[in-house]
Amino acid sequence: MQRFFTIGLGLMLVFGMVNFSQAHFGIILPEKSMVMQEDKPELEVTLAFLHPFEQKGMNLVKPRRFGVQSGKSNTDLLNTLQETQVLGKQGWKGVYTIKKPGIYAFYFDPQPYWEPAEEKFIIHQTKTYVAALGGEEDWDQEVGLKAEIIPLTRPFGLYAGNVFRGVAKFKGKPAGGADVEVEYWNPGNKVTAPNEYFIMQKLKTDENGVFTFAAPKAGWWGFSVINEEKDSIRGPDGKKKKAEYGAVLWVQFTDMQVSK
Ligand SMILES: [Cu+2]
Repeated sequence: MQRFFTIGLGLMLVFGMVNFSQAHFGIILPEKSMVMQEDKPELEVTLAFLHPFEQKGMNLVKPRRFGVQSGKSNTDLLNTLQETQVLGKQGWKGVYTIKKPGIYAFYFDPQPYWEPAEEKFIIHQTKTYVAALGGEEDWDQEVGLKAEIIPLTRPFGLYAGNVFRGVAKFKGKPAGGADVEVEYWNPGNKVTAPNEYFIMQKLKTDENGVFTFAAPKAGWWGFSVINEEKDSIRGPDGKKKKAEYGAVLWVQFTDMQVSK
């Protein structure tokens, strides 16, 4: 009996990892979240699919859409994409030259990713905002993605410790009561989690789709609001499978600089 218990416990320890949701995350990282007069106008943007805190890469096949929206103009940047390696896996790099002041919403819509372990497709529609050359209007502009977070806090020029608020929408409507997964982009694995519970921070949207999060550390933080669509896309067996739509937004926080 004792032995079975031990074996059972051992198996639970091995398979129990499943309990800690291994969040895949779409990520879009510009070189800077704010481009100033003295900066070069060419901005490189990296696209990937990975586990941000643990720094585990996954392959991202070429997205269906990659673009930038600023005010009323939306520019297709798909043909600027160059394949690259991100954490040892397939990722993409695009370049955009900023010519005038404004807020630039960079976004991509990936090909649906089939996750056999969960019998579903994962589609993370991923976005970030770049402020340039003093432009500050329209920081809450909506791209019109099927799953999208619209900032209620200006999504740049944020200090570490600031609260960030956003409203999540799915198919144009507020996503109330949805799970929000938050992860820190942890380059070089410099931050260590005390245990697995800390890897992903979790909260829910309220009935209006609004969530609030205070970033405890400077760096890039990713917010992913999850919505599932049943019978969405045909799976490998030809039957319609559910799809997890993540409305993903990446926001940079910066330490206050104190002169000595
Ligand atoms: Cu993964």
